[in-house]
Amino acid sequence: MADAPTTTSPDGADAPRTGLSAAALQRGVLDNLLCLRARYPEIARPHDWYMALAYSVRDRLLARWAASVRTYAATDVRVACYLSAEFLIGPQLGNNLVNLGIETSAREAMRGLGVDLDMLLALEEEPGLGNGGLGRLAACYLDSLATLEIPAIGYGIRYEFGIFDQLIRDGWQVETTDKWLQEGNPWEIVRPEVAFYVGFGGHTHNETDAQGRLCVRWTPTRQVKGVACDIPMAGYHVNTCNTLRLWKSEAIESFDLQDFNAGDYYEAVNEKVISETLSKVLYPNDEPEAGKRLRLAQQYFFVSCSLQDMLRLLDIKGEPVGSFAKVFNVQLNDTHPSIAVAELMRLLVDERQVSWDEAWAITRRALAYTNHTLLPEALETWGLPLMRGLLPRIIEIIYEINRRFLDEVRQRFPGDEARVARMSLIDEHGDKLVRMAHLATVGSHAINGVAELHSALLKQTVLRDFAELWPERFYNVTNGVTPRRFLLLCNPALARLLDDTIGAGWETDLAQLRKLEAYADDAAFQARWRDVKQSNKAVLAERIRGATGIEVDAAALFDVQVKRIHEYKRQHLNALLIVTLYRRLLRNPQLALTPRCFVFGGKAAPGYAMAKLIIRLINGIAEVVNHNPLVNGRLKVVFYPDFNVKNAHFIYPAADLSEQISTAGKEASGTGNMKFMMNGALTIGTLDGANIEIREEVGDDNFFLFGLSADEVERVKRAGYRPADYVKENAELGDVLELIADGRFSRGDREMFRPLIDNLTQADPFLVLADYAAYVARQDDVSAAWQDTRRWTRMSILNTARAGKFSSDRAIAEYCEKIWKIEPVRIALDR
Ligand code: 26Q
Repeated sequence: MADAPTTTSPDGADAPRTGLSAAALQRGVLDNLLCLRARYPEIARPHDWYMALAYSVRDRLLARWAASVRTYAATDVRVACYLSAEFLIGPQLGNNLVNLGIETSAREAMRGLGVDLDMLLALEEEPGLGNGGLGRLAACYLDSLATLEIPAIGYGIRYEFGIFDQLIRDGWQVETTDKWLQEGNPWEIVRPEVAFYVGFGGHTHNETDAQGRLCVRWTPTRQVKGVACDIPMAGYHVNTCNTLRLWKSEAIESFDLQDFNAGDYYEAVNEKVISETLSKVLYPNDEPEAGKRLRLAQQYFFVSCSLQDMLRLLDIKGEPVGSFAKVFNVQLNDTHPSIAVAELMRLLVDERQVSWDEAWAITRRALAYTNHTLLPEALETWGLPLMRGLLPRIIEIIYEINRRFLDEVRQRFPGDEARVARMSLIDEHGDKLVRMAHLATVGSHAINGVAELHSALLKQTVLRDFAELWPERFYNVTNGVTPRRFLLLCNPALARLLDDTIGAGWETDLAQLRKLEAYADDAAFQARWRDVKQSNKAVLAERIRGATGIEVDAAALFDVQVKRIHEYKRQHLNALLIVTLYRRLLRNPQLALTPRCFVFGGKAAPGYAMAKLIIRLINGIAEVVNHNPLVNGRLKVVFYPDFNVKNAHFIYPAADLSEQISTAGKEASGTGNMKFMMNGALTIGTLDGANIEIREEVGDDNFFLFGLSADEVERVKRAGYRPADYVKENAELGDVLELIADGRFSRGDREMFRPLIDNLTQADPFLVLADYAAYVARQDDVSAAWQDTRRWTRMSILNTARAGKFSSDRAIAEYCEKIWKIEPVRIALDR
């Protein structure tokens, strides 16, 4: 983690806009403070200093960015285009300092100006342009792409309002708008000249063009302009700096506001408002009905702009459209950008006069699709009338793709009309729906899941017929996370210990962490390891006090579950455990209970009542348990409000135990599980998603496994799940449910948690009660293991040592090799 050499800048270490020395940075900061903020040191507020430093760091990125783009334009490169409706990139300043290797000089430069760097880092508003795992994965992949020197562009939407901010009032989640752009965003470069038009509505008709060819013309009723907003994405200690290009929607002035009379004027202004609404807000997941039409418009908007941009870049490179798939690999992050299949066909056939067959070959060669969910309610479909009204030409193309595809199915499986109906891009049961996962699959040369189990289940369930038809197109790429942000940046004390022990190099070759195994039983090393964890826990304890007022003891076992709140993730199973331990203490106050601090964090979708009730339950339990003198501090429960990337930075490093307790078969991969492991937490978990691979790597002895397997879950469901049986068998469980139902955690209100209790005891698709006994028993093992400090420390060290597989560098290397066939390109900084 040593800083990079400070002499690689074009004009030497001291140039004010590019130099990497402390002196050069300091001059850059003073220049930018005056020239971009119109401030001088005596009147600069902390935020002015933040902006001045951010701009100075951006100046340094831009030298690398220009060299990268210039190289990509001039040479024969293949480019990965990562299309995602979400990029949850987190705070940028610290990460850019780390990747440029100038954290030390920045600290020194600011100290010289009387400003504390950590104070500035804490000021940054993070761009919350994602819901959770899928958006954060996209951000980790951009970091690895740049670090591995892979030519890449991330394409997405510049939401004016990202994911809502979460407040907790009376134990309930309250949403407030995220105003991340209020103070300006120093990292983005708006490019008014890189703009494309996207049509909506209207009709199509057939025409004969000048060459006598039959073609289709689409006349939309409305056009929206997409303007590129670029954020530079620098690799770690390399010159590569790629682009995250986010599209902002704008009204077309000339189109709307010319030749109006009084009546038309307001209509035209209204049109402008609608156009600017397109990139206004990120939709939360798990909200199936909210803003359906706008969400589809958002998807088409960003996909169309992105594909038009690729065609423009191809023109700039002087390559024919026929080379599209030779130059671009377009990865679809779930089905959210899957309309790309039809839009690329439209652009090639209608706008570039490519024949259907050639266009189809290009499209399929260029596109690949990653699936992130098997939950039926999360599989995207769009009603036919909605799509026909908004995108009339696109729906025609989807029908033509489907017609040709189903012909192929009929040839392979003659007479099997049931199969044809199952595989069709259109669901014809009841109201007709376009199945976006089918569209993405048919239009891609590679389809992958995000963990071994998930990829296997994908082929057995959601895409079974497709896997039978085209087995060679199916892959697994297990997710990964960037060790730069989630170890080096967020856990500097551990990073230093790693450097001291195994030397630098692990940051870009995480398998090197294996060298730690040799120290797992070394008493002196163990002591240092514990010191690091202890200091991280003290930091979290302080943050908890600041955010919630709750005092926690940093000596207790820190048991952490942070992730979106969802029934399948089963935060309520964790809550049942806490009530179980609480009840044991009440019955026997002398009980030798391992002191634990339970930390929860995560947002519930605003329309997801059960998830919000789970948050209320956790807070209700906290209120009672934290204040009961009989408990005497041995149990503490914390709901840390507004879990986001910034908070994650000090939560993962402080965890002793990571809760990964989803119903087996439901969590596609999980990535939080990997962040915890890297930072030395032990996992209690089910055989789900990447937990399985984590356990394989770390070994059964170092992982607390419990619960039904995915197969067993299915068997129980097929036989008819009867939650009451589990209550009958287990008196403790019955008592725990009774305590909750009785109003103990709702200030006597016996109605509040009734929906939750009814759900658990009557018709819970996530089998919470079926796994309760095994979970509680395994947690007793955890408590016992914690008592043996040397054993626990050994397990903690081995978790970090064996986390190498879960680097996003490994994942990106697999995408490059198996799916994209892309090689690294060295970027030289021109002098
Ligand atoms: C869909 C339609 C309308 C509005 C919103 C959405 C929507 C938005 C986001 C649906 C789903 C998401 C996000 C899904 C997600 O984060 N999935 C997670 O992806 C991770 C990365 O692969 C996995 O590790 C997790 O297991 C998976 O749950």
